[in-house]
Amino acid sequence: MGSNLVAYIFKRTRVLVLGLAALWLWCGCTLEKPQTADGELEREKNEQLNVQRGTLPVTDRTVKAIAWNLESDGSDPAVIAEQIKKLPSAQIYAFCEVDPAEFERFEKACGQNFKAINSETGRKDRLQIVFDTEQFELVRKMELHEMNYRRRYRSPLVVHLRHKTNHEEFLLMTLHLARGKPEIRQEQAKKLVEWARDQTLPIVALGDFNFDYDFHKKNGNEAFKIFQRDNVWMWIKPKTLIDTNWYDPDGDNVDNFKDSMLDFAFVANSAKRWVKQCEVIVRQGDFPDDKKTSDHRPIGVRFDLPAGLR
Ligand SMILES: [Ca+2]
Ligand SMILES: [Ca+2]
Ligand SMILES: [Ca+2]
Repeated sequence: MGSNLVAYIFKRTRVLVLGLAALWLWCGCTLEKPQTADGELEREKNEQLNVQRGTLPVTDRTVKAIAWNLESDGSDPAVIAEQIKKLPSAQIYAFCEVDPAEFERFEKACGQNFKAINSETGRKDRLQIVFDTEQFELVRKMELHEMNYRRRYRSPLVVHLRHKTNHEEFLLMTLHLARGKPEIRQEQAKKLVEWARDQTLPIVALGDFNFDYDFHKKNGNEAFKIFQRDNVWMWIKPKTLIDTNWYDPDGDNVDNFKDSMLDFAFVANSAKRWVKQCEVIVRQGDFPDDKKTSDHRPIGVRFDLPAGLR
């Protein structure tokens, strides 16, 4: 009787173990296999999830870029240059509100093998893109003067870069849209949508868009809404929203536009499918702003170029 019971239990246990093993195998295979016909799309989705979880490793296809409004008329260039040196490492820097007299100083602050492309419009509020020449080759550069009403504002600055090892080409744009006149900013947003629609290369655009994105209303100003049209551009929305601009004209040491964002990174065309993430860079004591520092926080963007497409 006892041995029969042991045999019975053994048999049942074996069935249970085999059943569990089969279930485990089925689940494992199901999880590992892409659920869509397009395995590449599934891989990208998984990578995006890893980015959100902060677990994606840096690869040789990873590009890091930093955009920062340097507040040309309200900061000390020597202090800013030192602060640039202490930023997290990046291969591309996109500055706005740069005094042309300081172009060289900021170029040098980015690193030894870096080259600057400087804009010609904007008087003392110029744009500057500085990139690592060991990683990128400059194919061409352009300023989009058609978006600069009577050249009174700042023409967006674009560089066409080619990665030296994987040969991927893309457009990197920086801009500083109009602040004072909403109608000018809205016209610029509209033209940027049309311009991006006509491009074939992947585009990364980063800078001071002056879109006044309100964290509580979850929306920006009219120019922000225009820029969203037809989903031509995709916002690389930071996981944590952090105010990017200190604005305190009444001097009460309280930011008059709290929980608002002016600085953004967007992608268009095939760059929308790249692994990408953006975060606002907070440094100790950066706000409140003073006469030596910038009233903007830098934003850091990470994107992974596709592997072996060309
Ligand atoms: Ca300042
Ligand atoms: Ca603010
Ligand atoms: Ca205030």
